[in-house]
Amino acid sequence: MADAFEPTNILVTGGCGFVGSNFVRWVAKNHPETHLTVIDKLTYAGDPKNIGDLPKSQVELVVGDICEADLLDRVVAGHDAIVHFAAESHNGNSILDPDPFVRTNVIGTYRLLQAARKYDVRYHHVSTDEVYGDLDFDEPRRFEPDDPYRPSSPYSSTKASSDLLVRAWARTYGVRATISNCSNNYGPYQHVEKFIPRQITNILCGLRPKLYGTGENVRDWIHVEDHSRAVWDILVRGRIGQTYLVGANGERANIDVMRAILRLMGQPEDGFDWVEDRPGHDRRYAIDPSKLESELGWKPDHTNFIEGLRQTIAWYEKNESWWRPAKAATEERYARQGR
Ligand code: NAD
Ligand code: TDX
Repeated sequence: MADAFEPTNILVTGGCGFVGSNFVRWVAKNHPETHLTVIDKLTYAGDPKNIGDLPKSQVELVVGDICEADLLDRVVAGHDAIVHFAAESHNGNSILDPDPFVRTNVIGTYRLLQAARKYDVRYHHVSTDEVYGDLDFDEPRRFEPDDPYRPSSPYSSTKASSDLLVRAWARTYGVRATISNCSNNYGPYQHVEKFIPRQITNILCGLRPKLYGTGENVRDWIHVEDHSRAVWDILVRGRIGQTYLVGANGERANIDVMRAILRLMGQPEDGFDWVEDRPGHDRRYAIDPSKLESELGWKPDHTNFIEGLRQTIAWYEKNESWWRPAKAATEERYARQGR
């Protein structure tokens, strides 16, 4: 299938975080003709080392805040596409302090859209399935692109707000925008505050893994590399103004993921603590990716979740110097919440 749009110079926001840095690494490897400028504020979740080994001629880092209109004015001009990953991304943090979520996720997106509009730059917006709320455990339905928005948490409500801004800017101002809403990602470079890396690194530190509530909540897991390829496919071949859902048929209850991690790491399957549930905890997410598959021919490569988990565990075992500096402070924050 021929690419309809061939970006040569992409501005990637949040390219030092988990999903953004995996995308930058994926594009640098698979499309070496494409130049990437990363703009990242380097919050606690951003680490320049995540892209530090890539050729400087291909990947440039601008340290800065997407909420600053003057900075965007200087940086956006000259790029032919923006791929927007930058966000405050952790539900748990958003419950404690929603402030940076409203600022970065809503105001930051607004500033970027204004810049995309001013310089007529193709814009892809990376969002989450959480904007659709949650599903019942026994509901046969999965999320579809035109489902109503029903976000539950401060995080997901700010992501929903940002999606709505994109839809309005596309319709009213003709910004050439697409949106993707993806399910839970796993893979290398994910912060230790998130479920899978937290449990792996707890075991590596001799701490007991922690399971919220009853553990029956379902997440729909996708390897971050498959998400990266989906974002590229939508950027180059997606229809302007459209929303695509990204998921890999990876529904699993948290307790099953927990037991799989324990088993793969040679621990007893009951070697974890039950802890207090997250307030407002969404029950189940599930994505119907058929639009992405039928329109753009996308399919996940990582279809064996246990194998992907094994590789992810190996990555954290090998890269202790990457995660160790954040570990103690993250666990102290969780301990203060009884989680
Ligand atoms: P992350 O927290 O790992 O990374 C976020 C990055 O954004 C960091 O590098 C951080 O420094 C940067 N950032 C934060 N505020 C900024 C600001 N004001 N200006 C510039 N940079 C800023 O997040 P992630 O998990 O990589 O998520 C990236 C995007 O993907 C988010 O938009 C998120 O909603 C979306 N998403 C993530 C998942 C997932 O499972 N991780 C699933 C679906 C969608
Ligand atoms: O220690 C834990 N124990 C536990 O049981 C943690 C950290 C989480 N959980 C549960 C809560 C969720 O049901 O595991 C599940 C996954 O939790 P998170 O990793 O915090 O992810 P989630 O809240 O599902 O959101 C993630 O996927 C969608 C990302 O963080 C979001 O950025 C993305 O939009």
